[in-house]
Amino acid sequence: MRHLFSLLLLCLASLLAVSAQQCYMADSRVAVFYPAAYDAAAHQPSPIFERELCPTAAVAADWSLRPVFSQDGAQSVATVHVGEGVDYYGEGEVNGTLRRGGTTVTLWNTDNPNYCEEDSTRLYQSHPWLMGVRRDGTAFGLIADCTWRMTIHADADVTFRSDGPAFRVVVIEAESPQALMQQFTDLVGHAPLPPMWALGYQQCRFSYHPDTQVMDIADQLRRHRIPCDVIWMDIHYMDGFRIFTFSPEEFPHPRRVTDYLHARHFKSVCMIDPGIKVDSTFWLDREGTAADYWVQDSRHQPYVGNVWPGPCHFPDFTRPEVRRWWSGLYPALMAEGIDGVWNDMNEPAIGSSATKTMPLDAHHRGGEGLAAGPHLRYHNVYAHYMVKASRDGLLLSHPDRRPFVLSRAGFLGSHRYAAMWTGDNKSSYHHLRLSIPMSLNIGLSGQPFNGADIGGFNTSTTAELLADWTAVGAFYPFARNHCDQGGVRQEPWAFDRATLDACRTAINRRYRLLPYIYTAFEEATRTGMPVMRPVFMADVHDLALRGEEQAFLVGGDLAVVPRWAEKVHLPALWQRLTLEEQPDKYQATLYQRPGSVVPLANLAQNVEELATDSLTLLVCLDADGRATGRLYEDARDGFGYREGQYTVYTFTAQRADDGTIAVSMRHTDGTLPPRRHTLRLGLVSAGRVKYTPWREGEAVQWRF
Ligand code: NBV
Repeated sequence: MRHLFSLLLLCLASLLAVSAQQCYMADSRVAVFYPAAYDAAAHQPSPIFERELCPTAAVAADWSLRPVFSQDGAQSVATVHVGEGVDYYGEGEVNGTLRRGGTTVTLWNTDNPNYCEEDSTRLYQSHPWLMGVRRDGTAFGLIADCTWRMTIHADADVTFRSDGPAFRVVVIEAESPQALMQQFTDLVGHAPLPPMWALGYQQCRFSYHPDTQVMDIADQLRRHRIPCDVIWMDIHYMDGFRIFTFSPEEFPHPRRVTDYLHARHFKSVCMIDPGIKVDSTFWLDREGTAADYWVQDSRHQPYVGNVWPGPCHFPDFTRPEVRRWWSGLYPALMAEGIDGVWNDMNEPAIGSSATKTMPLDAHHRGGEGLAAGPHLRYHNVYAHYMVKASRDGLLLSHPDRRPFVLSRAGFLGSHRYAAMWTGDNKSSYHHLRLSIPMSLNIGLSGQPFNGADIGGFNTSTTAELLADWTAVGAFYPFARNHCDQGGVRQEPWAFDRATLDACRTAINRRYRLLPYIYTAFEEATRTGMPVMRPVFMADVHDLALRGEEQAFLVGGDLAVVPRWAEKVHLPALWQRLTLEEQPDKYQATLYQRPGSVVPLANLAQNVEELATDSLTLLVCLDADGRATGRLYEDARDGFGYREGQYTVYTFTAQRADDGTIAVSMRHTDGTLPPRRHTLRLGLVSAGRVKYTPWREGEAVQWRF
């Protein structure tokens, strides 16, 4: 009872948070440090954490990483002395190398076409999170719980420097980077399981219009046998860029388009920006104005800034009633057969402003515990609260479907609501290369569902670059070809036969691997391990792997090495893998982890057609002649899986002394009954794969 009482007191102290005490969280590997001048109202409730932190005991005397808090003029500073010999990762969407040591980034969501503004040190999303991996393989994480504009400098001393009031710092200690990801995502929340169709290849352009062009793109994809699940509609589908409308000239019957797509097993995603055209004849603007839902300027008048439709009002998403209103707008849109939503320009990006965004003193009113405050505090989380409301809107529209929202801007924690892409990159080899460390660090920052525009967004791609980019992009967690309106066409068939064939081969690879990729996503939702992972995760003790940023892993068992990669470091003994395809010069080289079994599906043109009752199991034995693997299956959409309606199969293979290999496939978890499978085995060894049909229970004799 006394214990309970003191617990309550501590929770209360953290909520009021006037105390300067330093506290442990319950599991003793997470410490929360409060500066003396901590004002909870300036930071809480925090958008970062799934639940408010509730410290339960004082920090142990031997806890090593302790922030030192100070004030530097108007800036609040937290410095953590780490020392030498640490490799840094994380920081979310960052430009440059995988390892972050020696760098400074600014956390201020910025519309940054070609990533060239501000020396590229700030992009569309902000993640006040840094992970450190020590030489001995132990790891730690630092979260600065602060949404105000800030910089992070990662070095022997890590410095968080904010333009806002003093903030608390969370320190996590872990025995490995894997354990760190688990502890970190237990705090910031786990990414939700996407509908499986969202893991398919996706085709986009700014913009496909009119409606006949959308349908034509769908036809071409099928005609060219390019597997694809989603066609995107960028801003031109709207009536004069008014969100939640369709152009009466170009999209007069939206349902006809979405029916057409659905009949061919495509889903549709359309764009919704935050800016609402100032227009007294526009029902949406009238509604928001009447209810006084807009972000205000410093004089508490509705703030107006220019975006696509011209002068716009902006919903104040910090307010719960505005979020509810925004969610309520989606059912009518979704009723037109729209399957997913794309939130863009939500840094927020404002064309008419010299700073490219709202003034720092624009006023957000908050609510439900969130204090009213200036844009300086709420800028970085404008998109966060927007996509939270968008996701709720999709759930309102279809309570039985998993929402798919894609967002450009976001903050640490936004992965709970939306997937992300990495904004307006450029069609250049430099940007193709950059996309890999960028996606890896995003994955290490709690967001597994991300990817760059395949082919590059700005300027014109070339045949060669498109083939090379698709060869790599087919392995991004989010795989979408997208480009700007000014450049050349960028669909896989836009160039020559060789390019089309190379793109098709790369995308075919993704579809054959989809059961494995889906299993990796399911793992991400529980363990926090990203789908696209840095190679060092395969062997944290091999220091040569720590900086590898050309090759990457997909799940735990596959490595992808782009054809242009040089001097790549891979973990020892991984085996080269081929996938029964016409070789061409563009495809990435794949490697499989010794000791693993990777399930492969037969080729399909979309997820609806993807059948897994017929599987090939790629078996790659380790030095002891063993291998194991896992396959997760469920209804591919909906929430039945949360009630156990899924099936997990565990594969094992073991070589006996006489050279025979015993393979098993067992149903080990989930309440869905196991299905009968037609199976084939592929033994991966010495750069070759040897196939044999297999019936469960049979021992196999393989000779090379
Ligand atoms: O809506 C148009 C584009 C979109 O295609 C792109 O993906 C976004 O990042 N959008 C930015 C607006 C401005 C582009 C110049």
